[in-house]
Amino acid sequence: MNDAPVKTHCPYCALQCGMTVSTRGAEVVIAPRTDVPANAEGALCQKGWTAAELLKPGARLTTPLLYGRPSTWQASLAHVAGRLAGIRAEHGSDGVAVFGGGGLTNESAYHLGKLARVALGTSQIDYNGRFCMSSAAAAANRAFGLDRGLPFPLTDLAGADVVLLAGANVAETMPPLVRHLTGPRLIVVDPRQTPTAKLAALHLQPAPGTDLALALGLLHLVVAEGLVDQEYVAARTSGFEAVAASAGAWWPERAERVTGVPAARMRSAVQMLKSADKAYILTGRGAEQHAKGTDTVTAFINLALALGLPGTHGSGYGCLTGQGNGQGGREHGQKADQLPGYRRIDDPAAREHMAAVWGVDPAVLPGPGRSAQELLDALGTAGGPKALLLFGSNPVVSAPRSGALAERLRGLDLLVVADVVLSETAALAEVVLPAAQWAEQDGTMTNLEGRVLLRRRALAPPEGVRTDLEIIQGLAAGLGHAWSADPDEVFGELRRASAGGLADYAGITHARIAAETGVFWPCPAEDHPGTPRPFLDRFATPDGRARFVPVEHRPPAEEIDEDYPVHLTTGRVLAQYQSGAQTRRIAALTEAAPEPFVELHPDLAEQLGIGPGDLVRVLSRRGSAEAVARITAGIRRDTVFMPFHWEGANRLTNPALDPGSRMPEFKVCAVRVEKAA
Ligand SMILES: Nc1nc2c(c(=O)[nH]1)N[C@H]1C(S)=C(S)[C@@H](COP(=O)(O)OP(=O)(O)OC[C@H]3O[C@@H](n4cnc5c(=O)[nH]c(N)nc54)[C@H](O)[C@@H]3O)O[C@H]1N2
Ligand SMILES: Nc1nc2c(c(=O)[nH]1)N[C@H]1C(S)=C(S)[C@@H](COP(=O)(O)OP(=O)(O)OC[C@H]3O[C@@H](n4cnc5c(=O)[nH]c(N)nc54)[C@H](O)[C@@H]3O)O[C@H]1N2
Ligand code: SF4
Ligand SMILES: [Mo]
Repeated sequence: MNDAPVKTHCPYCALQCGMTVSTRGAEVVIAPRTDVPANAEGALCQKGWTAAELLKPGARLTTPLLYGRPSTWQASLAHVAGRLAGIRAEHGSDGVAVFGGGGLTNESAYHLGKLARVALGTSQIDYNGRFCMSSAAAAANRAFGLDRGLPFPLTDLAGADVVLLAGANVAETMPPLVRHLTGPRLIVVDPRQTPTAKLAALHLQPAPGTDLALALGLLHLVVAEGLVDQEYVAARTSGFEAVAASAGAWWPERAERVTGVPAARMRSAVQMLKSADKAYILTGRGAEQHAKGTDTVTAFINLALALGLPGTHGSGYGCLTGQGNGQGGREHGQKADQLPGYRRIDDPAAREHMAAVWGVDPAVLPGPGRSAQELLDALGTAGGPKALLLFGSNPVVSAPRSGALAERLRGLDLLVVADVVLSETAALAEVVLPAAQWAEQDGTMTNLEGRVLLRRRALAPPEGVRTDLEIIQGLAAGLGHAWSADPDEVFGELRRASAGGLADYAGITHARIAAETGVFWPCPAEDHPGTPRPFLDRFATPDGRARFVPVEHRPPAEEIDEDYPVHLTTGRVLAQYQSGAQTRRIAALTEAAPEPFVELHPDLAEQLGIGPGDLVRVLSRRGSAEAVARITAGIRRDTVFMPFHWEGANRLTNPALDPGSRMPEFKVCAVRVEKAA
């Protein structure tokens, strides 16, 4: 029997392309939708097309594992309850930590936060979004008073004359998005000549970790050439003078010395921006994942403000959020310092509101906990958590200096992992809980535009598998709480929880999302139209003005030297997703991207005696990894690139953190490269 196609969205990235899922006998069939603006032309990337493969039994988990052996839900949950009771009695509430993910639905993320704050009473919760766009979030909060990745619909991009992409390789990371960029001329800032850079009218190729100097150099030119939008700056911003003064010292030749980008190319970029009537500046992980990521994004926002772009119709600044629910995941309480609705956990009014929704005394709600990397670093240490409940992340592959992390996870009193596959991290767990997948449950996701979307259940999960909400329900029951696992009911509570907060979902219902193909937050009432462009009239700051914030360039936390003379930067390839836990189990994708590799320039390769296809060893102060050499003239001579989809790249990376966002410096560290024996 064939079931009618169910309208839903892709399991992977923040573009959340629309797709339908139907069954033809035992086969699950995916087709693109054309009613979702992100991929309205019916495009999907290879990951989207092949997403059904992991729904089949085989590669996925279908039974709980206790000490690595198949077990029952009853025995596994009872085991966890008993272990948690003992650990909490000995070490207190903060003895147990929770780690979440930006792939979870809003409902699951919300209940995971509630599990931590209400059922466990622990302050120790954070999530992998800290590794993703937290620097851009911090910078946007500082400048605009609100972090909504793109504060405009994606479709607005098509009307621009120029789009500057700083550290985003959208041709590989969000391929259908490129269709929105065929009109504008592109300026791409990337140390590599990526498929995206190949589409650009102008490619600026800075050394990793020098975007801040580049943005200051561009701002210097904008000021020096009288291109500042004076009227906009006077009417809509504050703090311009101090920022203009700080850019004064960044004449283009100085910026060239730091970045390696020729001053003439910076002048061309400014000419392009000058001639544009409508323009956007967008940042991705390349600019953000640095120990100075917040200041780097701030420098690009300052540039956008000087040009008069943010909060106007047809121009703007935006951050390209990465994970499927990276945006919603940071709004509803998985972050160490946040309560649902994008509220601050140290704000007494926010605590009072959430305590009322949860029916508890505000005094019992914990305060801010450790950020992701600090939390992972503290595991098992004196004063650190002794148990970890982990949902939807694979940090053994994706966290910086991952070698040390695996040791800390092994040393825990209790590690519980809820996942759809036996990931590298799940393989270390005392208890593994098999989770249902995207197509097997209802739930909402908030895409990179702040558009709240509906994922629909198209098939039943296999026997033995439970949804994240059911798993959280089971864990909460073991702690004496009776919670719903019904996505509709949980969304209803989330709406009340978010009401009055920055990310207000109070007026969003499943029926509205279905009828309108998504609703933009904030949406405080059911008769409110939602907010596609939140900054058109005013910014979310107390005085309604966007803030220029002066920032200064500084070198990466680890500079190259004689022992480690080459920059390593890391990122993504089209056919693999994140830690690869899902996509490495899909045949067509492993065929397209079968193994870890390191990209190096022909000059560097020659100097090291390395040929294409050679096995090379890359060493940093933190560890070493082997990979196959790919020789390409598209990369800078002083830089090598490794994707992080396989275990290895992150044995090398530097866990140095941004002081504000606590984002690790994934995008630059110092390495040595040698031919493996
Ligand atoms: N295929 C695929 N798509 C994905 C994902 C995936 O894993 N695979 N993950 C999703 C997620 S969670 C995210 S966050 C997004 C990320 O999307 P992107 O930000 O596009 O991805 P990255 O490859 O991490 O980084 C982008 C580019 O930054 C460049 N770069 C490195 N260092 C620097 C630097 O110092 N300055 C500048 N300007 N550029 C630099 C890299 O060369 C790379 O080409 O992708 C999403 N989409
Ligand atoms: N070197 C380097 N490291 C990086 C980055 C980089 O650019 N360079 N980028 C960073 C970024 S931007 C990100 S976002 C992180 C991501 O890194 P991770 O947090 O490791 O992300 P994933 O690999 O997506 O892990 C998700 C896990 O959850 C499982 N899963 C999928 N769906 C569900 C579900 O619905 N429920 C449950 N319970 N589990 C599910 C998957 O099988 C997988 O094991 O990596 C970061 N690490
Ligand atoms: S671009 Fe992102 S959302 Fe679209 S099909 Fe690919 S992975 Fe899925
Ligand atoms: Mo990400």
